[in-house]
Amino acid sequence: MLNPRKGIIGKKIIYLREVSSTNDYAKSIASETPEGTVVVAERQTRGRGRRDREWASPEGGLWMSVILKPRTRTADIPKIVFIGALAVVDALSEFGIEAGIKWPNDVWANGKKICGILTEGRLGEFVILGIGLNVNNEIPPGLEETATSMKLLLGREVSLDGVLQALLKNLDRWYGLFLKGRMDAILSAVKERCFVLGRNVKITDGKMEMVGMAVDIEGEGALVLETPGGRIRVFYGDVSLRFE
Ligand code: BT5
Repeated sequence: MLNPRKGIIGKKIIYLREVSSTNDYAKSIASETPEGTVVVAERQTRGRGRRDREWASPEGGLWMSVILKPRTRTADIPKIVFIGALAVVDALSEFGIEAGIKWPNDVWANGKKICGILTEGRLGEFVILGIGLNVNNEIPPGLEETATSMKLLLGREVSLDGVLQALLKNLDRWYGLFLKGRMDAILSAVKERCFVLGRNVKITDGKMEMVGMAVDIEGEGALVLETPGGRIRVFYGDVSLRFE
């Protein structure tokens, strides 16, 4: 088990053997626990993605949620998903894995999804930053073509505690910048690590579809698409992105 950390993130860590979803657990304790409390579970029985999609969470992966209570402009809250993505990319690079951000909420390595991020919250009260990272776990059946893990990429198992420790350190760093209002630094780091820019993509929210070249990520976190009809800004939300 880890020693509690000195920074904001991970000063208190709650380890669970099994839980439905660390995000749900974190929500249920958010109002009475200090900011930076982390909930980690060995496995989730009902891990969730966006729009209630299933997030496969077998033993061996890192399934965790961070409780944040940022006193920042409401407009900045959607950027918390970037704090998670940046921290994951940087933590993976400490293990020799080159990964990139797939706007809006995934981290990919070697052309496959290695991590998904789900932020939820109650305005003015708390934000739950949920991170699911495939570490030593088996890739769930049906996802072999689209998902990967640290173990697959490195050809060996890694210490889950070591990965958690690296992630907490990087989360603390990026969240520190966020609290200082350094959105410029956050955004330029996201652009640097986002492999979507410069590529042709199709974005859909289930109803509408937009096709164009991803050319920029703007202040609010919106992806800018260059389309035949002009520039379009797509806001983070329940949208999926595919490469054309
Ligand atoms: C996400 O949703 O990618 C956000 C996933 C967040 C999971 C964490 S784990 C800790 C915390 N507690 C929770 O309950 N959730 C958070 P989305 O963009 O909607 O992608 C979901 C899709 O990813 C699914 O429909 C599958 O196609 C794929 N998927 C499911 N499990 C996966 C896995 N373990 N690895 C890679 N891809 C997976």
